Amino acid sequence: MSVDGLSDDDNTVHSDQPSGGWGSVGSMARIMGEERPSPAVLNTLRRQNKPGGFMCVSCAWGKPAKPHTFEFCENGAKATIWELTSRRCTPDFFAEHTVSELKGWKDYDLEQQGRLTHPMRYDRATDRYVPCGWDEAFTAIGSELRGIAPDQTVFYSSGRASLETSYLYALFARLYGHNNLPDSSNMCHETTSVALKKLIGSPVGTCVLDDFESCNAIFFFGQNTGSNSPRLLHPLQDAVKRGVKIVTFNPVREKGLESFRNPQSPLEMLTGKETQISTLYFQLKAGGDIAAITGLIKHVLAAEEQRQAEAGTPVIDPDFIARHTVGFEEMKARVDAVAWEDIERESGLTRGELKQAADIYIEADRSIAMYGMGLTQQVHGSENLAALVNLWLLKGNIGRDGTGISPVRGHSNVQGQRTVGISEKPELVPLDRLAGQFGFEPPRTEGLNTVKACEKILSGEVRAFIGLGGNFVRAIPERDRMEKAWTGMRLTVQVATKLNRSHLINGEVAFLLPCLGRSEEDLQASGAQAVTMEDSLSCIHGSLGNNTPASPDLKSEVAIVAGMAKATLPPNPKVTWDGWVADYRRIRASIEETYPDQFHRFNERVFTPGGFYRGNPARERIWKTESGKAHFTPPGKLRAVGFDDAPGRWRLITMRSNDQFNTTIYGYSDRLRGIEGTRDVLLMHPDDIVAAGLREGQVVGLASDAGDGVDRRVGGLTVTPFRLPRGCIGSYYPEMNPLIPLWYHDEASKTPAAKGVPVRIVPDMPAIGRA
Ligand SMILES: Nc1nc2c(c(=O)[nH]1)N[C@H]1C(S)=C(S)[C@@H](COP(=O)(O)OP(=O)(O)OC[C@H]3O[C@@H](n4cnc5c(=O)[nH]c(N)nc54)[C@H](O)[C@@H]3O)O[C@H]1N2
Ligand SMILES: Nc1nc2c(c(=O)[nH]1)N[C@H]1C(S)=C(S)[C@@H](COP(=O)(O)OP(=O)(O)OC[C@H]3O[C@@H](n4cnc5c(=O)[nH]c(N)nc54)[C@H](O)[C@@H]3O)O[C@H]1N2
Ligand SMILES: [Mo]
Repeated sequence: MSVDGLSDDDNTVHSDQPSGGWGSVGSMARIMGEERPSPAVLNTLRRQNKPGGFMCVSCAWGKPAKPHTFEFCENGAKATIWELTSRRCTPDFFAEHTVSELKGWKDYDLEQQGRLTHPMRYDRATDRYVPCGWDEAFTAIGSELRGIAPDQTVFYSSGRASLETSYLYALFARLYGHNNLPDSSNMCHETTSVALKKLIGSPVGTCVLDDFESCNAIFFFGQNTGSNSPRLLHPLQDAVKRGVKIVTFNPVREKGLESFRNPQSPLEMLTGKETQISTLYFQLKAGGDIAAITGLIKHVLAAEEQRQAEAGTPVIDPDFIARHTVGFEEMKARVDAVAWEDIERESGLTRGELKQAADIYIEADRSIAMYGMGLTQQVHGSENLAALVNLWLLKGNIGRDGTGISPVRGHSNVQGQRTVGISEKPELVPLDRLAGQFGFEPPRTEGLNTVKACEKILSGEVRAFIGLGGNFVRAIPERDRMEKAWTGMRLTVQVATKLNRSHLINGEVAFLLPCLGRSEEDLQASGAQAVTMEDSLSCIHGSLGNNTPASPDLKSEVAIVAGMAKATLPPNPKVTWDGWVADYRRIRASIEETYPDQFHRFNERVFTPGGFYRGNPARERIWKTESGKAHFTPPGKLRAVGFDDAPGRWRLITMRSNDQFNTTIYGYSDRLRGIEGTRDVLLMHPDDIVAAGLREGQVVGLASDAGDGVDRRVGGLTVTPFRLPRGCIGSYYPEMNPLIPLWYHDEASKTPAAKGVPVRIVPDMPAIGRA
C-alpha cells in the first residue's frame, strides 16, 4: 500500500536495505570502531540475554528460555558497546570546560566524552563541575533534603534501573514523605498503564512468548520493530514462515516491518534472501487509528450480520462477549452510526483497504495486537487503546493461547519499576504492607507524574529534583521554558553513566553522581551482585555484570540510592540500608515480603531460563476492573490528535532514528530510512513540498501552532522528500521537543502527545544558537 501513488522509484529518500542483514553488521562495526570498547565486549555480547548472563540495557522485549547463539541485535549490541566504551569523561575534562560552554554542544558530542568517572559537584563561582568525595556528596544531599518539604521534591527515574534499585528508591521517597515518583513511563506507555487497567483490569500486556508460536495473525500499530525492538523480528520471522499474516498500520513505511534478513542465518546473509514481514502495510494518517480500527469493527460486525443471515458459525465470540464483557450494545450502536466517509477521511485509508485487513482478522482464529508510541503518544491515546480493545474483545482475543494485547515497552526495566513501587499513584502500591514491614506511615496523597512535576517546576513549587538515570530535561516537552525554570530549584542531583544535557541545567546546589552500568561487575561486601528486571511480557530475569568497572570511583545505583537515603532519613532499625547494599538478596527478600504473590521464592528463581512469569489476571480472564468484566467503549472522537485541520497547520511526528537510544545519539545514520549524515531534516511528501511552496533542500523552521500564543520554534531543518501521508511531516526526537506544549498530552494518562504535534512551517529559518 503506497502513499498517494508514490512508487519505489519515486524521488523520495528511502532505503532499499532490509532490516538485519549486512547493514546491521556494518552499523555495529562502525560503533565498535568509534567507541573502541575493551576486548571483553565480545564476551559480554555472547552472554547478552542468556540465562545466567547479562540482560541487555536496550529494549524490554522478552528473552527466550532457549536463546539463539547470539541473543542480541544491532541496537542491543550498540547499547552494550556504548556502555563499555574506552572513553572517559574525567575531572580534567570538567576543569577544561565551563558548564555554559558545554550547553552549546550537541547531545552526541556530550555523550561521546565517554563514561563519567568521579562524583562531581557544581561550583557556581567557576561555572564548572569539580570533583567531590562520595561522603561529601551524600552528606550535602541529605542536609539539603532535610531542609526542603518532601512534597516539594521530585524523584524521577528513567526505566533502566533494576528492580532492587527501584524498590529502594521508591521506599526512600515514601520514608522521606512523598509519592512524587515520575518515571520515563509517564512519557511512554503510561497510556497503556491507565487505559488497559481500566478496560481489562491489567496495566500491562497479556501475551507471553509462546503466544507468538500459536497465533494466526499479528496486527501492528505504531511500533517500529526494526529499530526499537529488533529481537522481536526473530519470532515474527518464524511466525511468517508458519503462515501467520502480519498487518501493519503506520504512517511511515518502516523497513523492519517490511522485510528482515536474519544476521544470524548464514544462508540468508549469503544469499541475500529476506523474509517479507507484513502481509499488508497501511500508511494511515498520524492520529488516524481510532478511525481505522472503527472501520475494522464495522467490517467485522457486517460480516457477523451476514453470517447470522446465512445461519453460519458466528464471526464474533458471543459467549465470550456475554460472559466476560460489558458495553457491547452501546459500542455497536455507536459504531453503526459512524459514517464511512468520516472513517476514510480521518484514517486516510479506503473502505476497501480496511476490508482487506478486516478479512484477515475475521479469518484468523487467534490474533495478537501489538503497539507502541504511535498509539500511546497522542492526545486521544487512551481512546486509541479503547478502540483496539473493542476489536480484540469482539472475537475473544484476550485470555486464550495465541491471542492477546502486547504493548511493546521501551526501557529495559520500565515495566518492572512500576511493579515494585515506582508510582505516583498511591492506590497502585501496597502501602499498608510497606507500613507494616518498615514501621512508618507512608504518604497517601497522589504524587506528581512527569507533566505535573514539570508544571510545578515551572511555577517554582518544586525545590529539589533527583534523577535516577535518564535525561529528563531533554526528554520532556516545552524544553525552552523548562530549562529556564530549572535553575530556580535549590537542589538537583543526577545519577548517570554519561554526560548529557540535563546535567548542564543545574539547581543552586547540584551533584553529578556516576554509577556502574549493568554490564559491569558489582562487587559488594558479600561478593558479586546480580540484579533483576522485568521484560515487556512480565517475565523477571537476573542479570550479572562481569566487566571491570569504567572507574574505581563508581558506585552501584543501589549503593547511591542507599547512600542518599541514609544521609537524609532518621535511623530506623527495620530499614537496613547497609545490609541491603552488602547483599542484594536481602533486597529481593524485602521485595518478596511486599509482593508475595508475584515474587514468591524470588531469590531461588532469579536465573530461571526465560525468566519467571509474574502472572496477569487478564490472561486468565479474571478482569480486575470496576465492573469485574472487560469493557467495550463506544467510540467518541475519530481522530487521536488534539486539533482541527487548518490551512498551513501540519501534523508533526517526532521520530527515533535507527542510530539512537532515546536522547542518546549513537551516530547520524538512519540507515533503515535512507537518511545519512544529519538529523536536521524535515520529512515531507513530495507533493506537500510543492503545495507548501517549498523546494527540496531548502532550510526551514517549525513553529508551534497550538493556538496558545506561546512562541515555540526550531530552525535549521532541511526539507527532504519522504513517503509520508499528505499533511503529516516528520522530524527527530529529541530535537523537536521545544515544539510540544506541556499541556498537549493524552487526557487520561498525561502522556505527552509527541506523535501528532500541531506546527507551522517557517520558510528559511536557520538554526539559531541552539545545540
Ligand atoms: N534502538 C532503540 N531502541 C529503543 C529505543 C530507542 O530510542 N532506540 N527507545 C526505547 C523506548 S524508551 C521506547 S518507548 C521504545 C519506542 O519504540 P516505538 O514504540 O517503536 O516508538 P517510536 O519509534 O517513537 O514510534 C513508533 C512508530 O509509530 C509510528 N507512528 C507515528 N504516529 C503514528 C500514528 O498516529 N499511528 C500509528 N499507527 N503509528 C504512528 C512511527 O512512524 C513509528 O514507526 O523503543 C525502545 N527501544
Ligand atoms: N518528542 C518526543 N519526546 C519523547 C519521546 C518521543 O518519542 N518523542 N519518547 C519518550 C519516551 S518513550 C521516553 S522513555 C523518554 C526517555 O527519557 P529518559 O529515560 O529520561 O532518557 P534517556 O535518553 O533514555 O536517558 C539517557 C541517559 O541515561 C543515562 N544512563 C544510561 N544508562 C544508565 C544506567 O545504567 N544508569 C543510570 N543511572 N543512568 C544511565 C545516561 O547518562 C544517558 O545520557 O523520552 C520521551 N520523550
Ligand atoms: Mo519509552
